[in-house]
Amino acid sequence: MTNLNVSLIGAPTDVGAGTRGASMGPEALRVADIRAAIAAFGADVRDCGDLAGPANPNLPAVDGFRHLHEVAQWNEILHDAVYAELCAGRLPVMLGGDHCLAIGSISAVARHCRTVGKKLLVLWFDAHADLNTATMTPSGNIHGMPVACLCGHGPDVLTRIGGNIPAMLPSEIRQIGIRSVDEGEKRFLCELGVEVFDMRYIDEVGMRAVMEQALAGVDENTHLHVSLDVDFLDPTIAPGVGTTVRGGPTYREAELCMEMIADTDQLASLDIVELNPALDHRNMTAELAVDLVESLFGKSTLMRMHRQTRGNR
Ligand code: HAR
Ligand code: MN
Ligand code: MN
Ligand code: MN
Repeated sequence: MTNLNVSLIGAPTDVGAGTRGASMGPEALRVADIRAAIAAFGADVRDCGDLAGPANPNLPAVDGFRHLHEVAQWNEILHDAVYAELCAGRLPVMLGGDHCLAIGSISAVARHCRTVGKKLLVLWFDAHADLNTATMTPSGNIHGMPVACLCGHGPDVLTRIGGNIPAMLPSEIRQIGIRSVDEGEKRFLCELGVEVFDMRYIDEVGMRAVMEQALAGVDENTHLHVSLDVDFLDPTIAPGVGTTVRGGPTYREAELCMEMIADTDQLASLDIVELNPALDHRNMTAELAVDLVESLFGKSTLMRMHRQTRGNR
């Protein structure tokens, strides 16, 4: 059963991004009523409010990193908040903020899994692989590096946050929706053996088959973490992101992903990142993200049971 004690943790920063504005993401998700959307499924939802961290100094990259110190501080603070909610037996939902924040949230989740003996599986929904390092990055923006850092490739201040280097293994992550990968990242994905379900593969076999493969091996001892970068979605339905890439999943394809995750009952933590209200239209991208969260928490489950009872699948 999915844990219905849910904690919302706002992380209002864009220090890891190239475009400003993701710092307004948590408030846009609250305006789209994320709390009521989750509470509708009988959950006890606690809004922990927003974490406080350093401001965005808006400086150029130094030695391959923009804002390394600020990114490290935000992730330390977020790690501690996420870890505390997990220790309290709750399901943390991190409201980002840019995707550099996955370093803090997933290192806390991985630490929790080591402590309680759970198997970790991270489902990374994104247009990007986020596997850059200081030498490979075209931008220095750390939101393009969290997967590398979590796998132990990055500066000490980012790799050691969860107390174990690496925080997780490449075999513990599966990436879905990928369609913008830098040259160095392509080689590194192969070298690390990360499982990638890119858009071409989704086109060829369909989202249902992709999700069956992505969820293969999930059992009652699995801690499923979803890291949802909203640029995963096609920009026609999700314009409110700083780094749009054409050719993403449709509304229904994205919903199906979340519905199939809900069917496993193993969702145990969630990141919603890269939402940029400064670029959005009438909060439509925030509302879409909340629709997806509803599906993650089981919006379609009653209908599925109804279909099964009637015997038509
Ligand atoms: N790969 C590019 C870079 O490293 C763009 C990364 C954009 N990342 C995100 N998160 N928006 O996925 O700069
Ligand atoms: Mn700490
Ligand atoms: Mn990302
Ligand atoms: Mn992305």
